[in-house]
Amino acid sequence: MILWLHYWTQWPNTQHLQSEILPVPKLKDTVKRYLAAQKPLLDDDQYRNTERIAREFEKGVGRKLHRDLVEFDKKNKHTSYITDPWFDMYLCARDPVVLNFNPFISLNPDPKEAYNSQVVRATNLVVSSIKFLNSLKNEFLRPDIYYVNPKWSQSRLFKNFIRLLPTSVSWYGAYMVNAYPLDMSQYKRLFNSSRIPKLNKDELFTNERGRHLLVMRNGHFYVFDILDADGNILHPSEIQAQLIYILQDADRLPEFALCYLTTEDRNTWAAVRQQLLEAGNEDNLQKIDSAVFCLCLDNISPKNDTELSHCMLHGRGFNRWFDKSFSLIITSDGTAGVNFEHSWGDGVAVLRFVNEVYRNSTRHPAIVPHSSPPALSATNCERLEFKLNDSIQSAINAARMKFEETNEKLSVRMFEFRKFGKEFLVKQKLSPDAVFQLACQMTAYRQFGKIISSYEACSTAAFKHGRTETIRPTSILTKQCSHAFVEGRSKHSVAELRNMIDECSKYHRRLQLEAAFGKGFDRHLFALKHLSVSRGDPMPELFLDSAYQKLNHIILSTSTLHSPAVHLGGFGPVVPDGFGIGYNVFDTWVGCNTTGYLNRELQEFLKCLECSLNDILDVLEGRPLV
Ligand code: BUJ
Repeated sequence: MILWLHYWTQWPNTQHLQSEILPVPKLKDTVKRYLAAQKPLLDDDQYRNTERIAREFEKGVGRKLHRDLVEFDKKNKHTSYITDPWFDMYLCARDPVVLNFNPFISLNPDPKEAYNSQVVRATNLVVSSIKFLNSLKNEFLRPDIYYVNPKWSQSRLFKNFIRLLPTSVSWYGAYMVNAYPLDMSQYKRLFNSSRIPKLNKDELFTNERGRHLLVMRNGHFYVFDILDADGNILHPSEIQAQLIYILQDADRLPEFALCYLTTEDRNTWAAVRQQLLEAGNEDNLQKIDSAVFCLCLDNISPKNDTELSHCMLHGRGFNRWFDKSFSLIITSDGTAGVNFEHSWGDGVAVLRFVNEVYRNSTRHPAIVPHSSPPALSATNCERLEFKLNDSIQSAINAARMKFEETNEKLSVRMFEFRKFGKEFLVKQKLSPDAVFQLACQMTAYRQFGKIISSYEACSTAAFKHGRTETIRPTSILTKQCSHAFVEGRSKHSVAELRNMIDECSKYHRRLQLEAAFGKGFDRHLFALKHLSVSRGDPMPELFLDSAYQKLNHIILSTSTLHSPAVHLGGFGPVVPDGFGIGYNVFDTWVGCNTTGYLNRELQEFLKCLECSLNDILDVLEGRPLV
């Protein structure tokens, strides 16, 4: 997810800067942007048809829908127009959350080797997480800021200027200087929260009074109070002792591991959850749902990044509660990562949390290695025992079989290109993100011989209750450039090819900025469709157009993030024939972590990606394509 983040060190509290509401774009602009995104994907006849449909929509049913959406938005100043439709998109989806929605972010190791043993790392990260929770509760968490021009915005002058403004106008002060405080409303669901499966539409549950941590080991559930009634955190050595107790106690797998149920499609899971409640498991489920978060102490040591990705993305199923807002996973060798449920919030909120806990746990670790925890009375820690009847047991078995079958098919592939990175591209006056996206476009064209639908996630957290907007990396410019690099290699001079790259970079940069400021077309059209469906109107032709469906069959689903705390990240493909591409353009290299169900095609894609990046390098260094 694209965004530049900085945390403020001098602002007094979380809500000092209140963001503006995400604006509803003008319908005329949305249609223009939609058609621009459609153009490279369609032949002339198809495009003419789609253009006609879009123009009719703009003048007819779309205009009415838009007017009603704007009206609705005006009456609901407390939130953004995308909030409800986007929650519905997630909560009504019936596919399993694992692989289809939950992404992961894994952390770098603690730089001090000895702090990476499983229990020490887990204890330190848990303590730092609870400190984060406490600073949130007490509104001490500094606002996140999105800078359009990071250099100026970080000057002392700017900081003082903003700090002195009263809360009511500080957003405008920041806005004047191109620095946008990010919406922090998602944080209320970071802790003590769970997604609850319900028939046709799930619910989000939060109970801020929960003071216990949920710990999973070998498929067993443990809870213990980590906060006292005044919000004081349990002494770190006691936390350490509880974790050691759990590791010893959960020495074998349960016959029926309940966790598999959270990997089921949502209606199946909703029905089994009802059975669980009826069988007398309500208290236990309450404890899971309201726990501050879920700590998974895994019993494996991934041998490489591919194994690590599998572990963080889906694991072996029995040691995760995928419905929890997030799970902190620590493997046997102390590697840490976060797997998060996506409906409540986005990458920006989770990344902030990851950054803070990484920094705090490495700079101010709560315990040191080889410290001996106090002798523990096991009574502080409760192991949850579930009543499982035959029907629930068979549901668990069925869930397990499906889960294993799906995971079996998922390939994860790492890719590294070491010949250039951000520094080189910036010197070339190019947007590193644009160059990576262009390389993907060329790659897809080289591999499939056609232009395919692509998606880059972009945060709109600069607005109150903003979520994400889609950047559509496929444009007429990237199409021309892909044709030139793949089929017309000898037809163009190096200067012409270079010029094409420049144009693609400029255009992509524009799309990025527009998306970050809520001026894309995807969310607007989505909200109009949502409104139409929720009123039971006949479906407007625009949404029935096969071109609209094709545009939303995302073959390349991409997202990027960068942070010194992050080692890796990833997510599954969003369609059976697509790829999930988590990437980053580092200072001196380009890396991505890709997933897909079509293993051979995924490998082929990465081979072609290497060719595309080599071609781009040749042209940037003035060499003709051979
Ligand atoms: O678009 C949205 O609304 C949300 C998206 C959905 N989707 C993932 C399908 C695009 N969600 C996000 O963008 C959150 C993703 C969080 C994980 C991002 C992973 C980035 C990996 C960077 C590091 C890769 C380094 C590889 C080195 C070999």
